[in-house]
Amino acid sequence: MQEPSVSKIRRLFKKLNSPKIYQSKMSTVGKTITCKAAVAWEAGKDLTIETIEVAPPKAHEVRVKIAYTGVCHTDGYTLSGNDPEGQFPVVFGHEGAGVVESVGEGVTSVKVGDHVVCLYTPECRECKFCKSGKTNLCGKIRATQGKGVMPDGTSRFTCKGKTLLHYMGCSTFSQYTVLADISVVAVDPKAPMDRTCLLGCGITTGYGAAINTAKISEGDNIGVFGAGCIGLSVIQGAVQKKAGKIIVIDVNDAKKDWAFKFGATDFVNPTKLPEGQTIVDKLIEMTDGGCDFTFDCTGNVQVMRSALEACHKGWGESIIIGVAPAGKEISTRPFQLVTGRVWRGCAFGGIKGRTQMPDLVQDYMDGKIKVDEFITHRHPLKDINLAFHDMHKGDCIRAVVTMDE
Ligand code: AHE
Ligand code: ZN
Repeated sequence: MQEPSVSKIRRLFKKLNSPKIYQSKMSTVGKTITCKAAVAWEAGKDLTIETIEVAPPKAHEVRVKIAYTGVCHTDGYTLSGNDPEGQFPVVFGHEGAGVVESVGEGVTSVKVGDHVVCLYTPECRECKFCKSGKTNLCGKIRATQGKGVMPDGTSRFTCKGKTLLHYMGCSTFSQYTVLADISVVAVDPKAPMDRTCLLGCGITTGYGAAINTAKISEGDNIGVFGAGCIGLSVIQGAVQKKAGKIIVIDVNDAKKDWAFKFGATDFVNPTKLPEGQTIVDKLIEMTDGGCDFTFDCTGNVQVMRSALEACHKGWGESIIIGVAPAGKEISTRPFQLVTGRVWRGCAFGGIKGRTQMPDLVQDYMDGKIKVDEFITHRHPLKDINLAFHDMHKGDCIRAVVTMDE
């Protein structure tokens, strides 16, 4: 047989690489994508890795190829069956970063190829909440998001002929997911996505609570209850605001080193106090009357009470960040508030995701916010259940899941 000429080979390569062939053979735009996802079929059971179908994005929606996702206690909480908003079957995950694969009609805020962080607290810039200038909570899609569907009331996921629900507007435990355009923000493509994913919840929640919600002044004494991902993030915010004492309270002594690594000045294990001394007494003693700001990063309502009561009379503020189990209520003597203590809370650190996330990523890139240090465990998607098990052990701050493995 005669060997093909060099020019013939060149022509062949050119044809193969032509946009037309590329489009028809490779493009997934407008088509249903089949990929892997971790599916929660029912409460209290491990997730199972399934092949699922992800429909194309509709108007004002974005389909994202998720590169990495963190696993947060809230995923575990809803999986446990105790979240009043929890529904099954569902694709969990809300701490994700990835690349825009395609966009639906009318999407102008992001484009194909953008590196994005998923936002479980969206920002529409049009609703009463967004326009108030008083909160980062956005009301535009909260109702459908809580029901596990897209804003038009339907799901983009199916598996074995069944519809799967979305979760917190994100569903990052799928290799591809669809989000409302107001639930994604493009960030610096040079930022590593195995780190930026963590800015999608835990780190931003704690850091934002310290720098946004609490108006910390130089020298203020701070109490941080719980030294997990959120508590450690509060510490970094407090350090940045030049707080005075940053006292970390945790029942796990192993958290002491973690707390100091992030800039805490003191560590107290409340289970090891002298007989008769409460954690409230201890903090009041250490701060000459009480903390200027305390943060509950545990979700435990008893801890929330101590956090409030350890605040300074007249002006101390306690900020609730932890998610409490369903049905739990907080209580204290009203006298605590009459005498000037303030109880408040915030979601996603009070951060407006589309407006402020690019700067947070930049701060990470500039070495102003620690992110790498939070990653204690890594798993491929197929082992995602191990990430849930890690999370319930004391040595895990954050487990990151690699989606394409
Ligand atoms: N579905 C739960 C509420 C859970 C909750 O409070 N979620 C937090 C985020 S946790 C992130 O890990 C939050 O931001 N809430 C604000 C909101 O609008 O949901 C329940 O108890 O019903
Ligand atoms: Zn979370």
